[in-house]
Amino acid sequence: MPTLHHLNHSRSQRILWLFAELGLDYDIQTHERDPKTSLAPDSLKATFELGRSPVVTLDDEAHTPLAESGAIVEYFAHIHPEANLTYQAGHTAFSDYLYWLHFAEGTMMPPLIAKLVLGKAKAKKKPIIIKTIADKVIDAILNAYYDKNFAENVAHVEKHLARQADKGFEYFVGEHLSTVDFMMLFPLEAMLASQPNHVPKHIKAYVERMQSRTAYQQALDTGGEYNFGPRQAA
Ligand SMILES: N[C@@H](CCC(=O)N[C@@H](CS)C(=O)NCC(=O)O)C(=O)O
Repeated sequence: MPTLHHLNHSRSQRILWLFAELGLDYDIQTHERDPKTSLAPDSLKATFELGRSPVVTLDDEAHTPLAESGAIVEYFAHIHPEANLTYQAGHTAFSDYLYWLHFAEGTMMPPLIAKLVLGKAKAKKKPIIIKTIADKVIDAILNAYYDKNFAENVAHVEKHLARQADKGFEYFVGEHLSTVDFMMLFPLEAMLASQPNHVPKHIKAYVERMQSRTAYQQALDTGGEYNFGPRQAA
């Protein structure tokens, strides 16, 4: 049986949702972020040397650690073809499928993480004179690159989801649930959780649709604390 190493408030929520959709039997080992640094605990490094989540150990003799959420969703989609979570060469959605699958971690996540990390650096307590200078530098970095980059990504996603809506399709690509939905929901729901009034309408509707799925709700029950979802702590 596979074991999911789950970290609170993290991308491993993607895998909990995937496993719930597949109705898979699996073990779960939960790791708690350090409340001060938000980093993963050392216990994760015992399983995977980079100490990041998600990681799945497979039921082979070597208990191979499989990391990268994209690789994990592809792996399970391939070994469960009956769930129909991919598009194959020859399907009209194939190129869209590959593009958005890689876009999630390759293009959407980097500026989101940079904004999150720089925002935390700004909020950190420091002597006033240092704060004034540090905040100016952080704002300059955000203005020069990450804010613009992130806004362009959001507009690009919104345009795509508007096209999907025009075709009457409720999923991120094509006409059925696919690995892309697991990958793209995470950054989009993180955005909705942190700035609910600034999310364009097709993205908002898509996130709410995915979050209302029974399997998604089951995954929330299983995973516990998850600040990027619809049930944030007060
Ligand atoms: N590209 C990787 C990113 C993995 C990653 O950075 N995970 C974060 C959680 S969302 C993590 O483990 N952070 C804790 C740390 O870096 O200490 C993936 O998609 O799985």
